[in-house]
Amino acid sequence: MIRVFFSCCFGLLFITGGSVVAGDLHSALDIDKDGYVTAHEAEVMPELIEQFAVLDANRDGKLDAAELSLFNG
Ligand SMILES: [Ca+2]
Ligand SMILES: [Ca+2]
Repeated sequence: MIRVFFSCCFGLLFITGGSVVAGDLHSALDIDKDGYVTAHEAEVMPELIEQFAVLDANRDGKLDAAELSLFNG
């Protein structure tokens, strides 16, 4: 079911399947490829939204790869 959920949310980004490591998650969520995952981009993952404020260590309102790597989903 989880795989189906992700497939619905991320579409082709997860078509290769397998586990998602932090770097892949960051690139998958970073829709506009600006190097950061904003709260808007994180909306597809409720668990990430819940932790967003904590993960955003420098309080710039977006998560870089290092900050997202601390996400414990
Ligand atoms: Ca982005
Ligand atoms: Ca940040």
